[in-house]
Amino acid sequence: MHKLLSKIDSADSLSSFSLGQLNELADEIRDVLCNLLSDRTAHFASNLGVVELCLALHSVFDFRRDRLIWDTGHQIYPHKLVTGRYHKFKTMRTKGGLMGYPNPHESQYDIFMTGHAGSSVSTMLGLRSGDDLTGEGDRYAVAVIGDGAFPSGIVYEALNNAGGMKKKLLIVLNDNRMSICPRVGGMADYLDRLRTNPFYTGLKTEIAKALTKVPLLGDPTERLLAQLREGIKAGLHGGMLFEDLGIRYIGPIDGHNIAVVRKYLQMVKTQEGPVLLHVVTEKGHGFQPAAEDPVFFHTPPAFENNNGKAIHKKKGSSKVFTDFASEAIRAQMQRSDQVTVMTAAMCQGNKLESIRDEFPDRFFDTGICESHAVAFAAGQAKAGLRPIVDIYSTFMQRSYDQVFQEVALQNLPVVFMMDRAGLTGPDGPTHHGVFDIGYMRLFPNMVVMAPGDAHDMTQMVDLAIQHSSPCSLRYPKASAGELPGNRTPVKLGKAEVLHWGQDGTILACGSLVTEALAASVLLRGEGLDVGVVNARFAKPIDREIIHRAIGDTGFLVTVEESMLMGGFGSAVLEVASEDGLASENIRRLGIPDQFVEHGDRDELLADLGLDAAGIARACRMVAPASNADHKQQHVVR
Ligand SMILES: Cc1ncc(C[n+]2csc(CCOP(=O)(O)OP(=O)(O)O)c2C)c(N)n1
Repeated sequence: MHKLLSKIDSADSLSSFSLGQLNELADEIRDVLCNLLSDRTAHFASNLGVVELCLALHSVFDFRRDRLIWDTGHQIYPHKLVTGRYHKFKTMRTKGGLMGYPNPHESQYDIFMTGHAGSSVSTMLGLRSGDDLTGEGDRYAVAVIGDGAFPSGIVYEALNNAGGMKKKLLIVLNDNRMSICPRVGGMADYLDRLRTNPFYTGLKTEIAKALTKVPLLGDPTERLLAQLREGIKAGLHGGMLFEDLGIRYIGPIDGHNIAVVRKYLQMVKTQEGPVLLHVVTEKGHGFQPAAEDPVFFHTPPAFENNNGKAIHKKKGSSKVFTDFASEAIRAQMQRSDQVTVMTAAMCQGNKLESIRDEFPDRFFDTGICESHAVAFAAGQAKAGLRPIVDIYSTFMQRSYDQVFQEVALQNLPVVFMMDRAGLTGPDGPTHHGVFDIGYMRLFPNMVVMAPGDAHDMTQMVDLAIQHSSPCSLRYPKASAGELPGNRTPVKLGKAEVLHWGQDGTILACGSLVTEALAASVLLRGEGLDVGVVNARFAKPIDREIIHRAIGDTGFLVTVEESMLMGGFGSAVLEVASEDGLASENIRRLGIPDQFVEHGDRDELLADLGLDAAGIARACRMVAPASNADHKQQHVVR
């Protein structure tokens, strides 16, 4: 039991804590974070890094009424701990338990459910302006954003707007020099230069000289801020980019010193107009292994904290789809100098680190800038290259307009590798990649593929690189084996029959082919011979196999780890409708029109009837009248 944390029901009590108590609380929070990681994967280093900042914020503002958004939201654990969720903390990222991201259903302290980076400044500016218009303008508005999220294009749209609107708004830039991997790009260099500002490095004499030139008149807080600004201007290149945009820049300050952060927060509270407070923190602070290797400890597998040392638990070694995707990309890059690869700050998640090292000239990390990455790839394709854009399905949504205009409309040969397509498990609704079949197949020229296993992956990447139009591949966060039997080569628009059944057909898309095979085995044990077809393509779709399945077997069940609306099954129904096929014996399995919560992927699949048992159940239900006895038998189960 943690003495202080266990008694905090609401964050407003922090305003009465002494500095000593706040520091004690920081220790307790770090202890809770380490305990959580002893039995599950969770975001870790980012949370360790914001403990003091979080406590300072909650002790200066009252966020029952004031507004606070943690950008992205992966660093929200300390905030959850001091906003009444300590006693539920052990349920973090489990089904029915706390979400690993902000969740307004859990607490009034979480305003938006988020998980995608970069939108906090925009939404906070909207809240600010909304509060002003509704007569609630006394509420403070605070967005905390990491230096990894900061280069997102949307942030500049928001800064531009904020500078113009001159609304009272506090943007806390949490600068730990890291995205998941080390941050990249010109803004990273700019922030590095700001850190050499004497306020931070302690070279106070030049500043002191500059300060003496500022007249000692007016309100003391205003005067101090004016001095800070003048000091910066005189000094030494700091923050002028923001100042010129109309946003007051203050910092950098030490984000692990609660007293210092509190002092600055109190000060900026009195300011009108937008302010950017540059706070320097260390990712992984307070747990040495995480501070030393923040990339690994961003979301590490479970480990024991043995007196400050991380003792890792043994983990399974089966290969996942991402491994095969990365191997296929490497093979293409080895084969041709024209092949390039882009990631939007997910080098580690995409398992591209060794490719980055092997092909530094053809590997591009754009930072968390998915729309830019896609338009950038389009430029390269126009210049004659074969770019592969490796972005999680959920984050590809950020670049939807570029997929449309810069790629599909120009019919450029860009390859989209949509990793984590399907249910991503404990991350939950912000991260499930369940919309891509629908949004990709809408575009003329776009090929949409879903490998059933490692064999498909290699051949599909090859096909995509040879193809002269845009292609997309979707694959899940799951282990990938080899489907059984003699495999057929991947051919554009052709499905693969794994087993032809007399009684019915399961047409499974990508990640769920193995579940479909297991369902078929279950049904065979009950006397139903249901075939399994590996669909491979959602577009162009294999019309012939749909005709055969409906014409020659009793029923057709489509299976996809994706939204039903507009998805793979919908594409099958479109074929049935266009070609005048009977559709009464077609059933679609997938995700209904709802957001899916977080939880273990297998649990979620079972709940949605997308595991072997659920697929078999659906087949029994749709089996034709000749199997009526059989159907009856199983309905009552
Ligand atoms: C649009 C989008 N792309 C990618 C990600 C994946 N992602 C989650 S956290 C993160 C790094 C964020 O870095 P930063 O904002 O500096 O926070 P830190 O973890 O360093 O505290 C990334 C790339 C995301 N959440 N949203």
